[in-house]
Amino acid sequence: MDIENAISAAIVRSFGNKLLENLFVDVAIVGGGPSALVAARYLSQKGFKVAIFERKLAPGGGTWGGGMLFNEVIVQGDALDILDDFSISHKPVPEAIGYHSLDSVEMASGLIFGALKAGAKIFNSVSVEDIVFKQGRVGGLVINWTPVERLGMHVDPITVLSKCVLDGTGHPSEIMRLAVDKAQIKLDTPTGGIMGEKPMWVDSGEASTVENTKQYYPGLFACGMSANNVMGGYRMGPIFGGMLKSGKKAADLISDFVSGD
Ligand code: 48H
Repeated sequence: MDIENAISAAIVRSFGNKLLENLFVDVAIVGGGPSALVAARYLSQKGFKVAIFERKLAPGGGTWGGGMLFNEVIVQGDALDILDDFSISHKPVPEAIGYHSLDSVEMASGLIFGALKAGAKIFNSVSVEDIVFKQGRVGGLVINWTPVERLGMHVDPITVLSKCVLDGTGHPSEIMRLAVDKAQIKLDTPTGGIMGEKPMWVDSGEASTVENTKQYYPGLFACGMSANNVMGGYRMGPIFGGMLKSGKKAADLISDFVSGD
């Protein structure tokens, strides 16, 4: 076979196999931001089959841009074990004891690499446009190519089934929103709906991001800023310890859920 065709055949076959093998997974994760990537690594390490569907070409979510495009972020001392596990370097902040700064590009790329190396699969440029909702339970995702979404093309999606879904879509909580609006699900929040993110309060936002990481409906979990938005927590700016710890907590909760299924 000519190399021109061999290249094409290898790509089509490998991608086809990858997608086929991930049409049914233990955990379908929406969004490839920092909290989701951490969850994906720890779930994969526990032996679960995990796929991330990320709308953008590059996973990593809000990590890359640091604070106002200054490509550095801050992480608290109690989340350094997670950075160390991903082999991401950091250094102490002289002005604030217990806080560390790190290169946001190293963090984004390190988290992506760490999730993949643990066995998670990442489908980038894929947007989740709906959930599968059967017999009162969230059972998967409805996906389409991002260019199809962006161009507004009338192209039907395909589905991925899963034992549970993790909403890691960040500030808009897109999957929880779909669940409330389309499936008329009552979430495990004070109103049953999405409480809405509050303004900036770093310490409170960091703590509540971890607290709010939980199962909101059978088979439907949220992590990171999505969880914070659902429960009405404060935002925190370019500090990421809460996102990392949220991902780790999500992995523990989901592991218990899927194991007991
Ligand atoms: C496929 C989707 C869809 C969809 C969205 O926002 P993220 O970085 O996620 P988190 O919650 O892990 O991290 C939040 C952090 O980056 C942040 O914004 C902070 C700390 N803000 C503080 C502040 O005060 O502002 O990533 C979410 C990802 C993105 O890559 C989206 O493209 C993706 O999810 N996504 N992917 N289908 N429907 N919706």
